[in-house]
Amino acid sequence: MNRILALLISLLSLLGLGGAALGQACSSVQRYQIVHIYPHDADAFTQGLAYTNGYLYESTGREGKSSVRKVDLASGQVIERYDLAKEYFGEGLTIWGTDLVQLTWTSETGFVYDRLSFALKRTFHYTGEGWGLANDGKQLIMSDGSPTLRFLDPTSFQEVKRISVTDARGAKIKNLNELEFIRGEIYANIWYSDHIVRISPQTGKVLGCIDLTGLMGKSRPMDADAVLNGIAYDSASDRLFVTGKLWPNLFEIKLVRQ
Ligand SMILES: [Ca+2]
Repeated sequence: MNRILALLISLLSLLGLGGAALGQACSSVQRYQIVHIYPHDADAFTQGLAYTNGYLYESTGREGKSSVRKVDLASGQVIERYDLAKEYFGEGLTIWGTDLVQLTWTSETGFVYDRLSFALKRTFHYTGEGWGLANDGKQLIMSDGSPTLRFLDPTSFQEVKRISVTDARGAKIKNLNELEFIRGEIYANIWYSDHIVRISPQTGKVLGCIDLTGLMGKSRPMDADAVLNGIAYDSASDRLFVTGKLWPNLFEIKLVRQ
């Protein structure tokens, strides 16, 4: 049943930013080479992913199973873990100094944790849904499933500005999900696709697309929700990591021209 549902939704996605439409929607399409394959907790419903100093920081979703984790990159072992109250569905996560900032899906509530002790420091409010979260070093960048990205002050969490994300044809791109800020661009997973878009933070225009079709291969879980989601960047060593919800692996990849 789940597989049939996934197939139907995949076919529907071809009407949007998928398959044949990808070349029209993007001025350039990149594929990937796998540099390294790491283990990843196949029970982690990945909704947020970030990296610094040898560790991944991950937010997982689903009510009653949501958490924030510190994960050893090499082994995939969970070093620290904070479980959210069962009414919260964990979403985007970003590293802000010695803090971790996490969104929730529909609770309009965000959490700030001490990255070292994993203690909850404060909560904050925002309106609408929370999906992905990243930062550009000055502001937090938040997605909510729509074509809009909101920029938030990292202290007051007030909205500073917003951009509308459009493809090469000028069409708005919705379902922007997990985010990462990489070398001056915003990378965004497109929910329910194997594609990542590279977005200008100034104009919202899509600068290029990354096609990760086939990355998880035959080991991709049967669960219809087990889609590509999760981008982390090691700025010190220029390494790009991606994974998916419930995927048993996390990949370091190198981008190549199609
Ligand atoms: Ca990320």
